[in-house]
Amino acid sequence: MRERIIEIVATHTATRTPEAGHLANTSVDVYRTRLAERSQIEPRPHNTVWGSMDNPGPLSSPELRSYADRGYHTERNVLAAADIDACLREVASITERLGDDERVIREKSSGDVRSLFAVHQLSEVIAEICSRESIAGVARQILDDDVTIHQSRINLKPGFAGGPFYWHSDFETWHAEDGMPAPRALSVSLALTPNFSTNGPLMIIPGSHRRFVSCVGSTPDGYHHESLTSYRPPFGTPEEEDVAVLADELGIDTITGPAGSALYFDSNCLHASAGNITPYPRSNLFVVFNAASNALREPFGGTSPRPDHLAHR
Ligand SMILES: O=C(O)CCC(=O)C(=O)O
Repeated sequence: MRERIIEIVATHTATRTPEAGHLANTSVDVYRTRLAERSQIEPRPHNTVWGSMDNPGPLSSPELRSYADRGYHTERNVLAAADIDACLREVASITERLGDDERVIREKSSGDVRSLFAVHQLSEVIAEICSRESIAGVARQILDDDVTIHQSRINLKPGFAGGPFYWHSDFETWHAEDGMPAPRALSVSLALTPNFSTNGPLMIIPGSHRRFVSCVGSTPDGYHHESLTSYRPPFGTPEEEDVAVLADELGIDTITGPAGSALYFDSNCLHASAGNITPYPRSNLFVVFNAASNALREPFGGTSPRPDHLAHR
């Protein structure tokens, strides 16, 4: 297995990328999942970078090519120290204000807060950060469209007690459970604490965004709460053999960097993170941008749509 620790620095890597053609408005579901007893790994027919590699915006053409190739891009100093302090104050105040609200997800074992959802709606400070050119502007450039926030959340991994997140593609879930038609969406993960190689940083299988790994099993209605509290949910996670095939072929990148760093990653990257038993907390703000032309429909997996705080319609 090829393992790389990616320290976020302002590197510019140029790589070649034959991109597939656009299939924006196809009526055939080319991402069939949760319907069969066997999984499949298939090529992704849609682009990663939409429009062209010369789309105007914060990223250079080589950075766009590299994003199309590997499925992610990193930058340092996207948030200033004052932004980070403000976000962490918002976490404390939202948690206190909301108590047992459904937007607060707690670790099953310890009761510690694992995730806070819809934070851009709960905090004007966070909404302003999400709207910046260095954040929403990058999404508009990559997706070549106006964007909406599909979901926002802060994932907290307190020292000694932060739980893991099992391997998954976000797009697989958003397609099956939220009715997102195509992977014309991306996440920006903003580090509110340092992400060390040891405190549960994100791991990505680079290039996995170019394959669609279907998941097994028809999903029960109302299942979403369990999927958020369980580190390895029984639905919407790929088979171990499929993760192993892709990790053997493509390797695993571990994304580390100081507080204030950003990781922009395609909605279909296979990613995961380990638990945090170091003394050092790891908290990241995730903002998911969806292209305006990729508006949600009925869920493709046959369940009822998830609540608005998980999938804004
Ligand atoms: O916070 C993390 O480390 C993983 C987050 C993630 O994969 C998710 O929330 O979908």
